[in-house]
Amino acid sequence: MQQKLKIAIQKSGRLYEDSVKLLKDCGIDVKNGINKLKTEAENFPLEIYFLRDDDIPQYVEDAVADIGIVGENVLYEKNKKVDVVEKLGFGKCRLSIAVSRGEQYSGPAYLQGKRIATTYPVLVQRFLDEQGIRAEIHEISGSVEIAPGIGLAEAIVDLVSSGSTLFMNGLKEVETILRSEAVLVRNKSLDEEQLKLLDRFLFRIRAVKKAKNNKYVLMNAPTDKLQDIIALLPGMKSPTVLPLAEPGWSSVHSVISENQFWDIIEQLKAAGAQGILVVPIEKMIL
Ligand code: PRT
Ligand code: ZN
Repeated sequence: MQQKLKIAIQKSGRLYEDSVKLLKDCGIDVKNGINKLKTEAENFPLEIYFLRDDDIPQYVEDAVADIGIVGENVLYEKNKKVDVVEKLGFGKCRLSIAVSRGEQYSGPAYLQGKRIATTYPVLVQRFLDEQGIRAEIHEISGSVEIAPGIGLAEAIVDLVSSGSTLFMNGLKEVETILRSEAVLVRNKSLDEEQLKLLDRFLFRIRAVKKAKNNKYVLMNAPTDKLQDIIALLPGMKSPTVLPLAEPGWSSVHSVISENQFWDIIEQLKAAGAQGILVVPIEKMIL
């Protein structure tokens, strides 16, 4: 029987949809997992386990699952012996200290002798130790943001993305102790066969990630401006240049990364490019 790689993903919650979408973008079809503990991929030797995110590091350390998708916040709080293989670019958030909006926060020293409510006692303690601060950590399991309002703590440490939960509870974010995103983790002792499957899976993940970070760009360029325009384009090798039916004009095709995109488009226009089309890329294999 062909060996299968076992992956643990969140059963429901903030990472579920992006995790399933990543598999789908990698050409791996997952049958609907709602109310199921596990399912099999249709067209890749992968078995998918649906678990609570907090349990994923332990399951991967114990080789119940070979690999898993989990937030760095959970991974570093649980401190299990697994390897991070790849950052996945979704589930981004930060673990931050927040205090009542009216408070003057002068820096970590503010926390000396104070009470801090959090669901991340390990990461908070590590931060306090690094800063040489002694404070009282109150571990609570949810709704951390209400702790200052009910007199349980002077400060909280919680995940923040838009900041609206803090705002609605009269709090302000004053310090970030960890930036987090979803990562792919693996068990430390996979066998050769499992490593081969992981490599195939990773190859697809990287092609999907690369494609997401790049755009395919087509434009018309007057032939006498071609050299200037080509000089602006990064591309995978050099840009493709094709003659247009109209004499004196060429069509130029290239790939531009998302973070350079607007700068380069402005420069291309200034250099005489016209009719610029920008097209998403589905997969990118170098
Ligand atoms: O049931 P299970 O245990 O699997 O799920 P869970 O309820 O523990 O986790 P879930 O689904 O809420 O989050 C899963 C993961 O998503 C987290 O471990 C993070 O890695 C990531 N993530 C990204 C977030 C957020 N953004 C986030 N904003 N997790 C939680 N939040 C919460 C935060 O705790 C706070 O209550 O959202 C609120 C703040 O959001 P803003 O937008 O108001 O700032
Ligand atoms: Zn959880």
